Amino acid sequence: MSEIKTACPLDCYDGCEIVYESGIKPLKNGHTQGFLCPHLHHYESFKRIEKPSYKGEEISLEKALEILKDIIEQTPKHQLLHYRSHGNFGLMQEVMDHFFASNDNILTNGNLCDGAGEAGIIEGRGSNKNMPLSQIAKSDVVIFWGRNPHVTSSHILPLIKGKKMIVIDPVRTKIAKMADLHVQLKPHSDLYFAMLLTRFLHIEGACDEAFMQEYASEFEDYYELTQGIRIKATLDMMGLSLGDIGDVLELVKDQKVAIVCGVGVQKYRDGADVMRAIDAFAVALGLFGKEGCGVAYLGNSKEAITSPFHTKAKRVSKIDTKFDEFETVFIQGANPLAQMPDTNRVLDSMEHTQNVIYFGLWENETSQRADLVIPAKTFLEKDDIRTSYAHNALMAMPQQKQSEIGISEYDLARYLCDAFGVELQSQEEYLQHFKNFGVQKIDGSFMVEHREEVPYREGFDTDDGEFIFLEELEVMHPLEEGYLHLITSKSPKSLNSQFHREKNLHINASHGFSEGDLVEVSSEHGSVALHVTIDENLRDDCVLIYSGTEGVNKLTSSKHSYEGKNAIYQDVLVQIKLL
Ligand SMILES: Nc1nc2c(c(=O)[nH]1)N[C@H]1C(S)=C(S)[C@@H](COP(=O)(O)OP(=O)(O)OC[C@H]3O[C@@H](n4cnc5c(=O)[nH]c(N)nc54)[C@H](O)[C@@H]3O)O[C@H]1N2
Ligand SMILES: Nc1nc2c(c(=O)[nH]1)N[C@H]1C(S)=C(S)[C@@H](COP(=O)(O)OP(=O)(O)OC[C@H]3O[C@@H](n4cnc5c(=O)[nH]c(N)nc54)[C@H](O)[C@@H]3O)O[C@H]1N2
Ligand code: SF4
Ligand SMILES: [Mo]
Repeated sequence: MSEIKTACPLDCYDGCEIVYESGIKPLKNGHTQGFLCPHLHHYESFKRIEKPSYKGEEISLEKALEILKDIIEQTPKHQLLHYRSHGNFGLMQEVMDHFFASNDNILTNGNLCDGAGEAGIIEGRGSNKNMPLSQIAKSDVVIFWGRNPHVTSSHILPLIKGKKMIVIDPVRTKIAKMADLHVQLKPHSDLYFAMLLTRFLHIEGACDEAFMQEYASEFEDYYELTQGIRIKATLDMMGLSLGDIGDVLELVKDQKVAIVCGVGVQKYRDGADVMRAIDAFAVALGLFGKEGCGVAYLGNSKEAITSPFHTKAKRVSKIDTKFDEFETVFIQGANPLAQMPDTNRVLDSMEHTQNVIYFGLWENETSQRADLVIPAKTFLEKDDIRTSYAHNALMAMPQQKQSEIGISEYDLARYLCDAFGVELQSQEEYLQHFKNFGVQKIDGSFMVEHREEVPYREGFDTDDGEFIFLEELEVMHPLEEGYLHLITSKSPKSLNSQFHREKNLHINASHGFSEGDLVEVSSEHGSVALHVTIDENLRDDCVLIYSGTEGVNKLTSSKHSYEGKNAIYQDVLVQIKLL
């Protein structure tokens, strides 16, 4: 691999490649196409934590490492929790899991992000193999379903120029304004919408019968389930009409369709069922195993890669983590005090943790609560390698510059492994382990070997190769009087809580508030005071508070999704009053 190229480290679909020549520059060719988003453009101008600190006092890195070692030594092994998220998406980040797992400490499981949708996909198809960007480029029609590409995955945009476009989103996003059709449905009604689309596709005799005979022979039972939906009442609740269904079907029949889903559809307890119903619609259209067709979601970024790190450990959920059950919590690449659901609960339980250690780049709610703060090195200052959840590239991330600040994950793991007698190979060996999963293409780029360009060509990965449909359906309930749906999606200014964070809540003018009003938003979990931005792109029954806005997660629930052990940020109703 080239030694000058590296890749953006952020948790983002696009996994851009860059060159570092007097600053961060996008790679002109390949999936990066010569442009980056604002986060990376300004990456080096954000003020980072430069010095370690203990109980608020600046200390040297040597001292910080000594304190860390003492704390780990003094903490009973099962009283120490390693809580890691994806502030940096590099594969070497897991080297810290290796230390803590080998040291018999506790790690986490569960998912704050895409786990519910993934669970639904796996239930239906037997695996989560993604439709890569290169295939989306070959489609005729693209449906953006709970995905906001201008904000979260802008490198898809050049690929879809000239295609027919449908957007299914409760918010009139930029892509919705450009689309041939925008279905501005009520939040959390996608399950019913997908089922009604499937039902009418069948009624119109437009299903791909040959495909279903081979790979979805239980379709009749599923069709019966869709008949349990009361059409008029359900469409009324969604704020839609039969015309919306007809319009979608008109655009997709007999076309190569790419359904591009995001996490927006599955931030609910039944998020798995929603993705499975969307998949079922794709099955009825016969979209799997064919060029330019399929469902793109967040694929498994580690598909066809095995970990060289020891990661077998006792684990607790990262959604409703009881921090107070631990004497020491080591937080890496995460800002749980902003990004976990139910912030009041998180605060309360972290207050009772004796030692909170924060290993990260920026000051935030979690660094402020931490007893010991250890600055990390940025991706430019250490070696790593990464993959993406939207395409199949394997990208080396060699170090680009020296810095006196911070310590890399590998060097910290090295220090701890030496101190506690844990085996660790050289960094080069681990990087080589990952590189070995790559295969070089004619243009010089590396792809993960054994990932299929067009997955499911030979049927699904279930026992008999057939798609497994949903068998049960919960009835949809109308919104209770006086309540609004919370939409909490991604902001163009921040990457979750990194970079420029949003401050306001968004609501349309029908509620009688004015621009700049200070209001209190509350749910059964807590409340937060925010200023109003009037936003005519929202429905009357929604309030939008972006991810990363301070206090937004005081409103959210720490319950798990029914399947997939995922957070359910939007399964909450809120009320608003003027302060
Ligand atoms: N700029 C920026 N980019 C990011 C991130 C960021 O914070 N900022 N975060 C990164 C991460 S961690 C992730 S997981 C990805 C996620 O990126 P996306 O998958 O795009 O996720 P969201 O922005 O959460 O939601 C996408 C869309 O879903 C819509 N939506 C909300 N509720 C519903 C619903 O009930 N039904 C339907 N149909 N739509 C709904 C929202 O209005 C929004 O337009 O983005 C990554 N990229
Ligand atoms: N309300 C609401 N809450 C949400 C979401 C939402 O849409 N709405 N989205 C959820 C989703 S999809 C996700 S993925 C999570 C994200 O949750 P987190 O991963 O906790 O989110 P970030 O705010 O990106 O924090 C990442 C942290 O990583 C640190 N970091 C960055 N680079 C490095 C590095 O190289 N090394 C180390 N050690 N640290 C580093 C930074 O200091 C930063 O504080 O948030 C979830 N929470
Ligand atoms: S679009 Fe995503 S991968 Fe590309 S530079 Fe921005 S955050 Fe990084
Ligand atoms: Mo995420």
